[in-house]
Order: sequence, then structure tokens, then C-alpha cells
Amino acid sequence: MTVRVGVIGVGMIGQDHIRRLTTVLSGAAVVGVSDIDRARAEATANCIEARVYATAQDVIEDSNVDAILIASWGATHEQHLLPCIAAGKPVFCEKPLSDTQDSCLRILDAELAFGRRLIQLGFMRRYDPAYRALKDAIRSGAIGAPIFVHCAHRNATAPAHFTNDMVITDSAVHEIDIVRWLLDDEIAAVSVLAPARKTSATVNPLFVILEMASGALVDVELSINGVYGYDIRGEVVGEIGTAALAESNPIVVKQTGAFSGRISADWRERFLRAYDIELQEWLDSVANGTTTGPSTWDGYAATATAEAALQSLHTGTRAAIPLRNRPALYQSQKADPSARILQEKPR
Ligand code: ISE
Repeated sequence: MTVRVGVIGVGMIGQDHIRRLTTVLSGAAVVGVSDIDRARAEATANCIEARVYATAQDVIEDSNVDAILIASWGATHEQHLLPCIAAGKPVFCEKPLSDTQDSCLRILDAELAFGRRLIQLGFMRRYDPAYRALKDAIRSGAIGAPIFVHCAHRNATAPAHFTNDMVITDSAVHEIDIVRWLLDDEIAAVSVLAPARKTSATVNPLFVILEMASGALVDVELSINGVYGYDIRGEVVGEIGTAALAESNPIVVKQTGAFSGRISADWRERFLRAYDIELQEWLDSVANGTTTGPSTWDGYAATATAEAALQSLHTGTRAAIPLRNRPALYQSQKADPSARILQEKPR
């Protein structure tokens, strides 16, 4: 089956997903696009011979569109997701689910009322071969019960519009999601610290501490600007051993008494395969009439944690995260087939 996809939002990540759907993956046709910038939508549509729609609503309502990919600004997601749910159309939605907890809950309630999952959220790290191997190591029991997780999230440069709050909502949100998934646990509280020492970075580095419901502790260093490259690090310390992401470069060059390797320029390079696998699994699940992967619940939990982290950043106090009870529709990730160990899929 070819899934006919309509894309809402054709900025950087939207274009990257269209390239992937049209030239890398199998089983998809991008039949139409919309964007608040009509000229940008037309330029994109011309390259792939797709239709341009005047509004996102037109994409969603078209009976020639089987599934929707939302890659517009996070604050617009609710206004697109609610009509997708009303139309019963499967959606791949880039992170965040929405920019506020209240908005996430409205989306969650709409999907619950619909009665089955329709939304797969774009937390691509869950599809990264290294993160999947890390989860497998934890689940195997090889390192015992996790006690600490050490993470670092380092970006080479931050775009001009990047704010200190975005360090939490755009960047830390990935660690917020990945530790919930790795440990199959919820986050109970968060504290955010900013180093008193001044740096030359235009966006402040931050240090985030997450307290998991199980009692495990997570630290996340966020250095989003002015670092040597894009470097994502993660180490889980268990009761009897540790497991860590290895260096992500595929080769090591040794020469005149030194060794070196490549550091990714940005997330599109570092998580290239993860993005491919993520979207291929989405297409396959749409074709099978199911929805897997990061859910509306995961999006709500991530945004609720990010909101509490912002509160901690601005008040200097630890913030608790009172989540709703988890509805049965959003079963534990243990039972989610997308959490299975990697079968690399892109064809
Ligand atoms: C960016 O928006 C992303 O989503 C990247 O994955 C993340 O690593 C980066 O820090 C964000 O700015």
C-alpha cells in the first residue's frame, strides 16, 4: 500500500521529512503540502509534483490524503491535531505535542474520546540504534537496576532566535523523553541550575536534575551554543554495571601519535538513521491500521516536565510534576512493539 501523506509546515524539518518520504523510504507518496508561507509551500510542492493547499484544514479534510505529517511550529500543533483526530486520520507530529500542558491535555482528551491512538510523536531518539541498544542493555538486567543516568546535550551553534527557555523546551525535552523511555518510568520532580560562572555563550548553559518516580536520578548538561560540534552523551549507572552510548563516529583515524574521528555537525547528521527508521515505522503502522511509538501521553508528560523545568529555572526551586493517571490506552512502553530491539528498516 502507498500511504498518501499531506504535510503541514515545510520549514527545515518539514523539508527534511519530505526528502526522506520521497527519496529514502518506501510506501509513501507526498500528495500535498501547506504552509503559512504560501511561496515556500509552492516551491516545495513544485519539486515533488504535489498539490498546494490554502490551509492546513484543507489538507486534513481532503479524502485523497490518508495520513498527515505535522512539522509546523509547536504552538500551532493543537489547532492541527484536533481536526486530524476528528477526521480519524493518523498523524505523525513533530515534537512538542503542544507548547503547554493544558493544550496537551485537550489533545489527549480528544484522542481518548476517539477511542484509539492516532498520533505518533516525533521523539526520534527512540529509533536511534545506539539508544535502542542502551535500552536493551538495561532491560536485559546486565547492569542491574538503574540508579543514575548522566546525559550531555551539546550543540555547535544556536540559531539567532534561540532563547534560554528553548534550552528546556527545544533541547532538554529530548532527554526528558528518552530517560522516561529508557527507564520505563515517569519523572517526579525537576530542578534546573544555571552555572554562576559566566561564559561567552549567547544562550546560557544549564544543568538539569530529574528525579524519577522509581528513585533513580538523572543529570543533564545542556551546552547549546559555542561547543565543538553536536555531541549527545548518555550513560546509565546500574547497581552492578554501567552502559553508555559509544562515540557516534563510525571510524577512528590514527596518525602521528594521535587518533581522531568525526563529530556530527547537528542532529540531522547524528540522528539521520533514527529519523529514517522513525518515519518508516510510522508508514508501516499506518499501512497496517495501527499506531505505535511515542504517544500523546509521552508528549503530555514531556511538556508537563518542560513546564515544571521552566518554573524551576525562573524561581530557583525544585518543581514537582503531578501527572494525571495514565489511561489504559497509553499502556506502558514495555508492551509497545516500537520499543522492541532494532530491526533496521529503511529500504
Ligand atoms: C533542536 O530543535 C532539536 O530538536 C534537536 O534534536 C536538539 O538536539 C537541539 O538542541 C534542538 O535545538
